[in-house]
Amino acid sequence: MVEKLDAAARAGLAAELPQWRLVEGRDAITRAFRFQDFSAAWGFMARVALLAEAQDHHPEWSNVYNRVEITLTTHDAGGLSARDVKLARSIDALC
Ligand code: H2B
Repeated sequence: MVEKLDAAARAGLAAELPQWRLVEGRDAITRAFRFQDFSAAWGFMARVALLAEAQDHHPEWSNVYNRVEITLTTHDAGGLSARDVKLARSIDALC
C-alpha cells in the first residue's frame, strides 16, 4: 500500500515543486509545458514515458501540437504520494 503525503510533505510542495500546482477538486498536481513544435513535445513525452516505466509510476497527460499537460496522482493511494513528487522532480530535470 502506498501512503498519501503527510501534512509536512504537503506544506513543502510549493517550495519543492514551484512549477507545479494543485489541481482544484483533486488530490493531484499538474504542470503545463510548451515546446518549439510537435517534434520537441513528442520527444519530451518519450523521455517522460521512459521515466514513468522506470519508476513504475505513470502520468495522466495530454498533448496538443507543442503543448503537453501532465497531471500526477497516485491511484494506488487515492491521492498524492511521494511517487508523484519523485516523478515530478525527474520530469523537471528533463527541462
Ligand atoms: N501510476 C500512477 N500514477 N499511480 C499508481 O497508483 C500506479 C501507477 N500504480 N503505475 C502502478 C502503475 C501499479 O498499478 C503497478 C502494478 O505497479
